[in-house]
Amino acid sequence: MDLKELSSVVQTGSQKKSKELVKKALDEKIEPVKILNDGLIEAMSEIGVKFKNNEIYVPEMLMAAKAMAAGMKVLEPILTKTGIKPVGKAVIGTVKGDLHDIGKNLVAMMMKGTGIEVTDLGVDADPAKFLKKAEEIGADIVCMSALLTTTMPAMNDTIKEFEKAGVKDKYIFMVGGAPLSDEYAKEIGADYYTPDAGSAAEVAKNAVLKKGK
Ligand code: B1M
Repeated sequence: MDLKELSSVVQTGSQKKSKELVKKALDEKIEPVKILNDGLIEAMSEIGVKFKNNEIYVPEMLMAAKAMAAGMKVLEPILTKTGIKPVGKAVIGTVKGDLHDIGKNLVAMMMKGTGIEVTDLGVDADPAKFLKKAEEIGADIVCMSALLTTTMPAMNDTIKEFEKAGVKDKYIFMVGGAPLSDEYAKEIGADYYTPDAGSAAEVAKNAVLKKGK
């Protein structure tokens, strides 16, 4: 099966066909990570370009996002399968003002796959919500996602919230999302920036294990 077919189906917004094609790809023994990258994520990159060029608008972008989520549901049990006992705890969320959750969900999924216990705060999570949940569950790492340049400062506000409460040093802070960079992460005092879900999971696991020593 050509994964371009899956990418096209996701772009048309068909949740049913997206699920069917992910199942078909799995039946054909295509690597789950390849299905994710070359089928589902590829679709969202193309959708992003079309939106930027005014070829499509928000409703079409939303439909495509839902079709991607439907396909991800089929892949999730495979990507999160792990026999490892929890290596640590993470709190993850999309920061205040931001409703993009596909990337954040992927990061959460991959982290679970490395044996990290993940508590997901969803989207539009304000600084107090991050602090409250991290303290409540005794998290090791706080993970923030932002897809808009206008919501990046909410990451800074969140770290400041932990600082104000006098507990910043108890946690590892990781940030990510398309507009982020290593420089920005350093500027706001985050410990790590990672560009994709795979590296986020790997870096989080190593950081949590190091912290536990
Ligand atoms: Co929006 N949107 N959107 N959108 N959207 C972008 C982000 C945009 C780049 C499109 C464009 O102009 N080309 C643009 C942002 C411009 C900017 O700020 N620079 C944009 C805009 C402008 C908007 C609105 C303002 C549009 C409007 O209303 N006029 C609006 C804002 C709403 C809000 O949040 N308040 C809006 C709305 C939406 C939808 C709701 C319709 C929908 C989101 C649905 C959903 O998420 N449930 C949507 C979508 C789908 C997109 C695009 C097309 C796709 C995003 C995506 O899911 N990518 C996007 C264009 C694009 O990114 N090419 C766009 C796939 C995903 C797997 O990648 O999220 O980057 P990504 O995640 C990656 C990495 O970044 C990283 O790992 C992931 C996987 O490898 N990563 C982390 C992410 N978080 C991480 C955290 C980590 C580590 C790594 O550690 C903690």
